[in-house]
Amino acid sequence: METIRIATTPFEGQRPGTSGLRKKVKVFQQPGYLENFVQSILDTLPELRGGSLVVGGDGRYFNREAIQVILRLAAANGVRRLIVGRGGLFSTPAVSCVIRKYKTQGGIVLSASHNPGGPDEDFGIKFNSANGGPAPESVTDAIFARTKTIDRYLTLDTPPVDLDQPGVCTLGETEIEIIDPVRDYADLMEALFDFDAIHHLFNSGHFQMRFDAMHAITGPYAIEILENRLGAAPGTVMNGVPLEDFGGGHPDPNLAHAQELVALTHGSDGLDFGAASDGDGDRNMILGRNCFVTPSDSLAILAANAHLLPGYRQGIRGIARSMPTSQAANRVADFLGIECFETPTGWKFFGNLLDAGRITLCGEESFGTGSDHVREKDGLWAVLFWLNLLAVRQQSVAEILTDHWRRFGRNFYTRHDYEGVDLEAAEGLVDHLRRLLPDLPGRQLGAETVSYADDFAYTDPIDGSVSERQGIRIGFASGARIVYRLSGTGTSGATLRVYLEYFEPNPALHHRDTQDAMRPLVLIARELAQIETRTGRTEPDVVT
Ligand code: VG1
Ligand code: CO
Repeated sequence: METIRIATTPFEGQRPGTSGLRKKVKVFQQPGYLENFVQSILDTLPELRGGSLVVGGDGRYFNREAIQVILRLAAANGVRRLIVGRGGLFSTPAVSCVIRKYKTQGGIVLSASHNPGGPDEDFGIKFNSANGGPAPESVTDAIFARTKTIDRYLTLDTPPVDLDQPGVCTLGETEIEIIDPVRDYADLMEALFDFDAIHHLFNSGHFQMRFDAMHAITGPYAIEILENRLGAAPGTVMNGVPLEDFGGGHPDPNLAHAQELVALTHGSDGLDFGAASDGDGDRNMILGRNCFVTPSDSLAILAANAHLLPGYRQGIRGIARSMPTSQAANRVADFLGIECFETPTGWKFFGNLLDAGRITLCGEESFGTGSDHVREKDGLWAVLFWLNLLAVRQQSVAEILTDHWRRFGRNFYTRHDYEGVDLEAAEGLVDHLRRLLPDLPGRQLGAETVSYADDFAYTDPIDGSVSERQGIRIGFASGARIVYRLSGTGTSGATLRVYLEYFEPNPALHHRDTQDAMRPLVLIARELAQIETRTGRTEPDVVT
């Protein structure tokens, strides 16, 4: 079949952010926009010629059209084999699983994760490497560099591939295999956890749970795993049908966006367990009756209990947390005598540590938790981990949480997001903080004394690569911290994230309300960064 060469010119701003290239759908719909980016991936990674590639997305608006474009470009550029999820669907962790299982040269994930979907909302594309993880910065930088010089892309003139028909077909010289997007992933979960124990818990007659798929990609995965394989009652999975616009909501599993589920856990007859995942299935929220587990605490609890679960019985080698994530995991690592790494925000920074066997578990405060079973954060994996733990310990979520605080102390934690802030104002605010840094150590702010203040830089311990300007970190003598950074996943204006943490060793004070407990620190953070004068905002838009 004849390869068609189309002349093109570069688009500005195709730099991948924290997790791939994210833009409004309308931006992606411009003729040549997606083609340029995909061709830049193919030009940057010569191993894809003659190699194989996994392709799928979270089912949001424009997913199917984008997949057809990618299949034609991949075929025209000599990719030998394409593995595509039926219906064009794959969760992010499932792509990671499939890349690793079938040893492909990489994968392309179509998603804007927790951002809303629809014709006026967001779309995204991300390249994952042969280890199954998000491409490291060296690769995303090279792809971006290529987008700035690109002058042609290669494609084929072919009718659309039927994405709903499982089996093998060909496109030009390329073999396309449409596979069940759920099976390989569900099999992996079954190998890691004690499904009998969880099955028993579900059938004990006194355990009520719901999983909220938020009309996003985890619906089919959760129905297969929780209801079909583990025997949870039909209806355990709510909002289980993936929709192109996620039913008009934010597919973001947190207290602000998963209110329907949160409400079900309240009261004396609230659910024993509630969990939710995001647009592309890599995030998780864990709830118990009248109880919310912060993602930072969740990572620490999983680390402290991993040896109780079949897949982690040998113990864990090390832990990594993203810099803004609370230091609760460090306390567990110290107790276990293992390393705890602090990496910049974004899952791509965990890949080298996982590949080198230095860590087993890793997590982010942004509802991301994962392990060395894949190279992405993994929402349903975290949910199954918790279910397995509940089955083994025969305790409630609240009991496990309180017990953890009693053993290790509590790292109170909250994140305040100021969304849609004027870009210049946000950058001005960060510059202002940067200028303050040298004079901060030793200064008294409210009741706290600054012990260090820096703009976080990370040297990868495996390949020595350096990532600078990863967020402003202010540490206090008490162990409290304030972190400021600008989001790298938004598509309009800037989002300022302020992360706050304070350590409380005294169990008598562990049950205070988080926002009350954090108030003094919140006030310090607002004043120091001049948030109100610089952004015009008196209160954050989202508090998690
Ligand atoms: C946010 C989170 C970050 C996460 C990223 C991708 O990035 O803070 O921890 O890795 O989203 O998550 P930012 O730059 O907006 O703070 V998601 O579930 O893509 O994929
Ligand atoms: Co996500």
